[in-house]
Amino acid sequence: ASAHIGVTGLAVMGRNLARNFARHGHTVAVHNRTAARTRSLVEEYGGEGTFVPAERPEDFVGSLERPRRLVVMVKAGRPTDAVIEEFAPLLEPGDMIIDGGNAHFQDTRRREASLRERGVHFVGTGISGGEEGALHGPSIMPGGSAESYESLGPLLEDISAKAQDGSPCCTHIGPDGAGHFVKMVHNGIEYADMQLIAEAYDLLRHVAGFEPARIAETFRTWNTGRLDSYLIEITAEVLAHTDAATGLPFVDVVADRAEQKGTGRWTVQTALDLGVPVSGIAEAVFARSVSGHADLREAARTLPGPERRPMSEQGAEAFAHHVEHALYASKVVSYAQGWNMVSAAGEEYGWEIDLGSIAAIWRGGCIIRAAFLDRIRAAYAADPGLPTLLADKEFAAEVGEAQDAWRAVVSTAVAHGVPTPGFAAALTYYDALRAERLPAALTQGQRDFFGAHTYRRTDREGSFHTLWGGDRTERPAD
Ligand code: NBP
Repeated sequence: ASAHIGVTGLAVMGRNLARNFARHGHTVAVHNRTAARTRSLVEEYGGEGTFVPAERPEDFVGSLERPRRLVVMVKAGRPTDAVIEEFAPLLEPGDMIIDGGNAHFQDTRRREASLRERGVHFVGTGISGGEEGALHGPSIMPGGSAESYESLGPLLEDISAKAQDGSPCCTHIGPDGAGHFVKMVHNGIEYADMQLIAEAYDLLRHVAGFEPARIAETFRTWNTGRLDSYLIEITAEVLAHTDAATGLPFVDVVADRAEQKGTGRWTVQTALDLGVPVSGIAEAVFARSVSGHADLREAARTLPGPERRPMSEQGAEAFAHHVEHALYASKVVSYAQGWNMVSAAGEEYGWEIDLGSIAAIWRGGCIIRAAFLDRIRAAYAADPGLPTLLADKEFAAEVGEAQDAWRAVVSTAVAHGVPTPGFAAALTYYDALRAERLPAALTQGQRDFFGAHTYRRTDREGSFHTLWGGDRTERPAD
């Protein structure tokens, strides 16, 4: 038994992770249900390091040093359960199964509990960064026991991306499903961020009247400032690209129906269960969904919209500047909502998640990597008990400064009939949080009227009910 770690499931992700371990000098046992994949990995990349291929599960497990570290990189869902059932009987107490697939965190909680009974550590691990990240350094979010991280952490930190200050983009997130939960929220935030960028593009195109190439330049400029991020960078690349077949801007020949694999939806479903508003993520999921409803869009195509008046060059420049503010402020809100969700889940499941460390490990290797994340890390470092990112002095000042432009952009979008669900939802959330009084008081009155659901008062403790159907006197409800 000589391998430091084993990887089973050698499709794109597993193969690249195995190569990453090998390139870092670790001896890697490799296995795949279909043995041809194992053979081709060793044939093509055997020179990159030391691989120990095995066709039979017993040989694969037998080649691992103890405690065994076995990474599972198969399709999420049933295949993961099938692989666990296949390997768990071959393992001993203290061994670790690391599930690097995109599992739902509730599945991870279930699997962890069941393997814990056998003394086997189940480490549900979020891995972000796709195929390239797996090979060159992903952001890694391991859950599971603290004990398993002691043995596993150094290997994972070794192959992870490194932030600009050199620290690894990998940390122990918390017990059982915490790692997969945080990965899910990462993906939700990614949806929100992409939607906001798409709205900014749409406004620059259809309100400011810029062509894609000019918008690409605008994004390049933004990428030198506070919006500096991987997503803004690739947006400029996509917008600058010309379709070879037609000579048209690439963005104009792509069908405008956004697809999704489901992690954004999971995030929103889970947020609903936790009672945490994540309107930025929800609007992003819905926006993709609306785009995909060809039938509804076709039926609505002739509905009237406002007349659009072209902007002057000067007006368009000023508007573009406002859009940058609106994008930034909306982004702060969306990230704040994502962090609120992690915080709420931490309390619900007793995970004790270090909120600043999440920002720290997303600074490299993942899709939402950005200079901005270092500021979030710093905000939580300055005040670990921060109730929301919007309460951080610096973020609050920036968003406050952006608000006039933000409001102007949202109202201009409405006037021009350009949909901006992300910008508008973020601004609405901001206004709701800062409101002195919300109309929720009226909602409570209505609920008490039709359903005797009771209400609380601003001036006295306790619950009350008004006899709406009678003399309308008030009674204490309990
Ligand atoms: P896939 O998700 O396409 O899964 C293919 C692998 O699963 C193959 O090795 C296949 O073996 C194995 N497999 C299946 Br399917 N059913 C199995 C079973 N019943 N027993 C044993 N093995 C089985 O691979 P991927 O795209 O590399 O992704 C792997 C995991 O990583 C997934 O959970 C994915 O969600 C996650 N992930 C992917 C990305 C990405 O960018 N692709 C990023 C981050 C995370 P075979 O060769 O014998 O068919």
